[in-house]
Amino acid sequence: MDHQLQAFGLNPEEYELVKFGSGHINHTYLVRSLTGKPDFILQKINTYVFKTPEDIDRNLENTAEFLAAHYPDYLFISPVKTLSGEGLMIDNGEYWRLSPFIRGSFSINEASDPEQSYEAARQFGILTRNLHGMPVSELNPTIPGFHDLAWRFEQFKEAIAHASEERKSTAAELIASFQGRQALVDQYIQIIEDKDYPQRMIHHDTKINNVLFDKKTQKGLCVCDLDTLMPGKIISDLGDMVRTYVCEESEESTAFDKIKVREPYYEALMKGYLSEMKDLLTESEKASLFYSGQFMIYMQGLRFLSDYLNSDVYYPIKYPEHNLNRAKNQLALLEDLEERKGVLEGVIGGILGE
Ligand code: ADP
Ligand code: GN1
Ligand code: MG
Repeated sequence: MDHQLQAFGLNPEEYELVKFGSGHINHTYLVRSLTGKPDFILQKINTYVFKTPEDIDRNLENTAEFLAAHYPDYLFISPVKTLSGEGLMIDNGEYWRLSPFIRGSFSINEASDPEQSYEAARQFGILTRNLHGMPVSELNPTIPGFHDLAWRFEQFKEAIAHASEERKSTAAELIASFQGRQALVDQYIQIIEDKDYPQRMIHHDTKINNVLFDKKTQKGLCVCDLDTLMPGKIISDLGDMVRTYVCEESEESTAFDKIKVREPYYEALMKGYLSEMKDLLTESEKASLFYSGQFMIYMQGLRFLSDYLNSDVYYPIKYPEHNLNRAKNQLALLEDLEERKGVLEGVIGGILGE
């Protein structure tokens, strides 16, 4: 990838490229300096998912400008410009982006201590809090309808209509379970129609490996993976944290009987997020905090199941029923979360009342 490095003014002979991270969407490389200079992260943007990468670039540029003016000390990963001053390098229809590698940072794929859950959630809270008041009318969605649950449900129905008989019959029980929870879609529509429920700048992919931690202090440093930073609702960010921090098993696990909510992790993430966001929240937002977990787990399950029915066009798979199992995993998590509703709402009430 010499060509790409040169476009950003780097001499390819002074760097080695190492495949990096475990995301589903982009191709990520660590650009490691062989001469002791700073390292970088080079990414090829997935244009099947992001149809207009220019929108990502513009959103990040506007956001960086706002933060530089209002929170100059906030660590925000802005892309490096090419020699010709662009945020993206375009090569044969491929879009490449370079970012500074944050020195002394590391990321994790699973939370193994509630403290990590707290730290990560706090970082996403800081991001949205710092972006409070940013004018968002000029920003474009980088994936239209990304967390629109009503649209995802329509996509699910379409996937069922077009699926092969074989896949439909293998997934029959699961399809029925997801159809049976349509009330969650109605709850989402109420939120969208609620005038007391604001649009905010939301990260939209708050998995724990999108947080960088400080190697020295083990505290949260900043967030990365900013492609889906765009206006949205807080249930997206908070819900994806519930989805991915509270269970000992990841979304890849097929140990379905071990898919359980770890209450201390749930409490820690709520505390971390609300330590930054509590004072900004409207009453409608406060009333949706438990729902956020249901919303995101259900939507992710629908997306995995739809992809299975569509013969796996979106999420990379390692074996034929991979997406089916991911959807089963999400349903198990949703069921366990719902069983604990009373207790978890008590936890939220305690934090809001503190
Ligand atoms: P994907 O969209 O494929 O998930 P990410 O942007 O999340 O790609 O990058 C993958 C991983 O690379 C992250 O989980 C994080 O560990 C690491 N990473 C990304 N950007 C940086 C950065 N600027 N500095 C340090 N590590 C980074
Ligand atoms: C994708 O890029 P990555 O792996 O962080 C997906 C998320 C899903 C997640 C499920 C743009 O995120 O929405 O929640 O996989 N990102 C996109 O693991 O679709
Ligand atoms: Mg990522």
